[in-house]
Amino acid sequence: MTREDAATIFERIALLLELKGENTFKVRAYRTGAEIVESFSGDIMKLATENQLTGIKGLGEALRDKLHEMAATGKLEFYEKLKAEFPDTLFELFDVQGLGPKKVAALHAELGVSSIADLKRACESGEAAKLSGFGGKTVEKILESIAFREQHASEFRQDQVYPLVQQILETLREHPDVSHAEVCGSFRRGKETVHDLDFLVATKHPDQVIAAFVELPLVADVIAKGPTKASVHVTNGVQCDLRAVSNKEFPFALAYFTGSKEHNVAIRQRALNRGCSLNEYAFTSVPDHADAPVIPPIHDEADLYRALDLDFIDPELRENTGEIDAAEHGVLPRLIQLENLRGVFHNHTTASDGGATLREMATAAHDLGLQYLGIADHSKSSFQANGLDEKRLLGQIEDIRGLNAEFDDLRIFAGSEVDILKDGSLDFSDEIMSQLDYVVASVHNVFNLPEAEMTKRIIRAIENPYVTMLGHLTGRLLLQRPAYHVNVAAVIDAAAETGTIIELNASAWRLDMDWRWWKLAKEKGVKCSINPDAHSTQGLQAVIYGVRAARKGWLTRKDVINCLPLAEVEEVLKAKRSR
Ligand code: DGT
Ligand code: CA
Ligand code: CA
Ligand code: ZN
Repeated sequence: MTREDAATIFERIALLLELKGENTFKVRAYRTGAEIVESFSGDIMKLATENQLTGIKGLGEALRDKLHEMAATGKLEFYEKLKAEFPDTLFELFDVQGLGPKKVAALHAELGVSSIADLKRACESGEAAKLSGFGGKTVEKILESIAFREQHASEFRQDQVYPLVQQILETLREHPDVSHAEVCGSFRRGKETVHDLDFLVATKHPDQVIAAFVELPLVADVIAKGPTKASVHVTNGVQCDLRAVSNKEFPFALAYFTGSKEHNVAIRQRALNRGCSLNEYAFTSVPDHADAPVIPPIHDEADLYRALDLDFIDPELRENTGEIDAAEHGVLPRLIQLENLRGVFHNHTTASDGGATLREMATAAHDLGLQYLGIADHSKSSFQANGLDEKRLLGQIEDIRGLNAEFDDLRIFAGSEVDILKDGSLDFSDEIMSQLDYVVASVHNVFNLPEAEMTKRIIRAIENPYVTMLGHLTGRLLLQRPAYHVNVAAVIDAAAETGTIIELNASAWRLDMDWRWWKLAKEKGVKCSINPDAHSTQGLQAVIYGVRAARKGWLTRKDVINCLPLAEVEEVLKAKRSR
């Protein structure tokens, strides 16, 4: 059992106890427990296995015992029993926008709502609207949220598939009959969400590899199984396809199943124009074609692109949006890599809604080998996230200056994620912001403005000289909440004009600003900051998703400010205010 699994179980216990009307102290103990497990800077599951949990602040005896039980046995009796009192589908309700535990409890107790299907019925029949707290637009919003979820029902975010892909690839590569294994499809192309995962192996014994694949412990059910391919669902519901080909076929199959379909069609046409035929198994010259060429030996994808007089095209770029032309002219960008990042901005601590203290965050950043860490806790208007008022912020700045003296190879920048208020003014005065090293400005409420008004609001905010960067431009939560209405192109123009950096929020839930806009932003001269928006030490890892999205947006290390060494990034942070 991973620490995430254990934290989820504590979180769910808290929810279920709340539904049962248990006292709030008990509920809060589990919720705090979940946060501690998630953000503990050390191997908490190892400590739990060895029963070495005493002395961890906020983790009482009852929770320590439960954590030990989970680590040692892989499950928790208390939770299994509690869960059995409720239907399985109940947990779906917690993912619906606008439905907190209180509303779920009311729906459950008064209308017997125990699933999204029940909820939809209760909303459509008018029953839900009669409950207290369900006035105004609540029901309408719930129905919209359900519709949005239905539309994206068979998609998964990066965080739901990334660890799975690593695990399956590792297992496939360990198989003695497998010479190459890769993941293809939308995952390899770095899409923000995927429908299914497409694995490919090269082997002389397809039957044996397929047989081993469908027997993997994480396989929940087998959808189809043939001599060279299989489709399964794994335990979290993701469909995984596996195809087995020969070593010789591997590069062609890899290119084909990586897609995109549009890229494939264009590449195949290019082959045809040169008297060649290309499919998922081979690249051959068309016999009766007037100037059919001699095909050079092809061992990998780079050889394949070379045979078509193209530079190698990174998988993230294969969307037929100009990459083939750029490859022909030798002007493809050298895409950013994870190793290029030297620091990260926009991170939260326990001062607002983060799970780790300032010191824990700094230690974690230091251990990751980063040169700088930007703190940006919420500002006072984000009271639901325990946003800091002026006094607490000034105190935090002092703490950061003090902590900086303790680290000689990590610089901590004092920042704030300042709310953009409804009219585009900011939650802190210029006088306060001028004392910070940088400011991330973000919209956290009043999402339902008309496009023109939202655009004006954001542009007004970034016109402020102290707003260093714009946070999560559209506010989308992938698969859960659509973007609010905003004219992204106009915001990009304003960012270019004012010298404001735009964030690529690296949280797998956001990946906002979307990759589709970065090519334009770059042309306009707007710089990117890949921001993990970490709410725990673990959360710093989100940069992995951010870098994938940045690559998909054609970005190089030169376009991303947190690839700069410390001395240069300091200048960049100061540039806008001294214009
Ligand atoms: P998704 O929807 O997130 O699974 O997206 P993909 O791109 O992974 O789509 P998928 O799994 O249906 O197919 C994997 C790749 O196989 C796709 O990117 C390109 C290739 N492919 C599938 N069907 C066709 C087709 O009809 N024509 C061509 N040219 N390529 C195809
Ligand atoms: Ca796929
Ligand atoms: Ca597929
Ligand atoms: Zn935010």
